[in-house]
Amino acid sequence: MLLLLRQGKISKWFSGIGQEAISVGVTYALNDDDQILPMHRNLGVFTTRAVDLKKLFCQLMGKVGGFTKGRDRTFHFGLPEKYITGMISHLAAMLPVANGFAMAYQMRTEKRVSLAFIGDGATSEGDFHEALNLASVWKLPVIFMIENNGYGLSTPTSEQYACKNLVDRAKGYGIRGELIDGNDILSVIDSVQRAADHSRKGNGPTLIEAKTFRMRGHEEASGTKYVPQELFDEWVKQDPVLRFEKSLSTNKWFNEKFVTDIDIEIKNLVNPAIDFAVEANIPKSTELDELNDVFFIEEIDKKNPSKNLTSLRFVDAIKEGLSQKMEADESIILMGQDIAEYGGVFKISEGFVEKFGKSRVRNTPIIESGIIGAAMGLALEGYKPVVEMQFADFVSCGFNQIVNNLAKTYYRWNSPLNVTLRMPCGGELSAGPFHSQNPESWFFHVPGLKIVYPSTPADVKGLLISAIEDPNPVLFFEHKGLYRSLKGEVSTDLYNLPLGKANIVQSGFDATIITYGKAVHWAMDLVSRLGVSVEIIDLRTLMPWDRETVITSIQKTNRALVLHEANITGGIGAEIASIISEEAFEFLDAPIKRIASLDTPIPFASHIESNVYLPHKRFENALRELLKY
Ligand SMILES: Cc1ncc(C[n+]2csc(CCOP(=O)(O)OP(=O)(O)O)c2C)c(N)n1
Repeated sequence: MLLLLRQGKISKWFSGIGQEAISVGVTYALNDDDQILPMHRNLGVFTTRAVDLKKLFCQLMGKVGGFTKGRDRTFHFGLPEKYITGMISHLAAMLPVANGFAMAYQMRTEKRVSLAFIGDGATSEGDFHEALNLASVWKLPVIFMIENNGYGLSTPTSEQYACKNLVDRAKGYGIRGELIDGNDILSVIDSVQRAADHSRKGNGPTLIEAKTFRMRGHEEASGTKYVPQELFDEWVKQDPVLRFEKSLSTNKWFNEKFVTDIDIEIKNLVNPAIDFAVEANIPKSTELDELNDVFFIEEIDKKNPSKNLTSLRFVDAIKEGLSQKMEADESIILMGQDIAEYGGVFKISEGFVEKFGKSRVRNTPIIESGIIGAAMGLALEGYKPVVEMQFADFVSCGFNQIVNNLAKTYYRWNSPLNVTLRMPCGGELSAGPFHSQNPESWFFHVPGLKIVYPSTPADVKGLLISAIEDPNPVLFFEHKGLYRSLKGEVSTDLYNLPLGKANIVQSGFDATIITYGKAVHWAMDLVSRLGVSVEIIDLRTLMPWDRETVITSIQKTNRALVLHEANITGGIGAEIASIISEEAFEFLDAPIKRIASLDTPIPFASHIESNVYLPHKRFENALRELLKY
């Protein structure tokens, strides 16, 4: 690899020289169908699991024939057939995912384990702590392997943490811990086998700290000036390959010829694979090819709502949809804070534990990132996890898992992730800046996420069922202000409604209001109060949003007002207004109006929230102006 780097045939390399015993020992110790989540120095995982070297070199060189169509680099890919799930750059992000795999094995009572690697530096990340805690509370069959190689990039461990050994943290989480010599492959194998046995017997996770040393720079370009020479001198004597060779030859299990033969065998394996990759083509693509791989496209059976109707509150329609879908599909697992016996803070899952059992309706510790990551692991095992954010505001603590893990996996290595995040959102409940937000635009910008935001009981039931059926990650926004204030006729059976299809709530001729969520009701109230002929479009899905319905309506009414509850700058309305101006400019008789909340945090005092922050007054004035223009 170092040679290829110098020849400019690969662009970046994180060497594992000095640490080989850990990657190889771990993989050797586990069964072939145990899941491994390697990091950037774990080439040995791929070689020990006999990953096709031609493909591997194509991947490393960004060529056709690699594992990501040239869309991601180095070990950033999953290989389900080898039970390897590769990393994203964000350190520690795969530890919660390892928990998700372990949950699947535990629920199916399989005697399998998952193992995630992590560097000493990355153990300071929140995901490390959330993952260890969850694994402990749920006694998951998972192993966390810390490779303590002395440095996190240029920063020595003395500046990374202040406990004696990182493995001491196992005590704090109430799990098994082992400190091992990471340069002794036999210690690694023994330790991992002990940990795996412990997990397979149902005793939960283990944290292993393997002491080792990074003999090269962080990555090859960054050098090693900051590492004292004495450390290299000391650790070179501990080289894991030489140590193993020495122990074998001392025992007379090994001789010079055997070493030479192995060297030749490896060269014969590696060199043709390199030649193959060097000759392979550079990936080419089109805009369409790229865009078509952002979401997994699957025909979902249409289930029309029946004529058997009942009047339900918004909250009860959610509950009914969720319950009916869980009855129909055992792969749905509900996870969230206080959602089990307590029924969730909004009581949506009240009675679900009795009906579906504790294994499918799970109270989680107070973690967002850790549980969204676990949902990803579950989804990779064929489950359909539905995660409730207690309030949509707290999704910020799970941001990385959503925008980097959930959103990008399908595009990178073609594994769809069926994860639904339920997000109770919205204001005018005098709940202040941290329990009132509408954070849909935080995610609107991120390719790979679907966003649904219904406004009626009938829609919320049918769209939630579709969100769960959709094989992609879906953020499902539920306005809390509608939960108990809005009632409507809802079909009693299990039905779904297409994602991406807007609803013309009422037709009109003089202007179009494009909106969604609770603001749909503001629009209906105002239009009815003013007695004007205005078309109201409820987008229902924000990603992908229904451009066609919007543009067709503007062509008819020639005036557009975009309305939402979230604050204005960078909101969904900005995108919609831009598309209208790009695609329907000639049909417009007036400038587009964009009405939304003020660009401030959401104030607690109801007077300020309703009369200043929210756009009620601005909306009325704007609609009057638009119609007069
Ligand atoms: C969340 C996050 N922050 C920062 C980085 C940049 N970064 C990449 S590797 C690295 C050092 C990692 O050190 P360690 O976890 O000890 O692993 P090692 O490289 O030593 O194997 C840093 C800071 C990153 N990839 N992800």
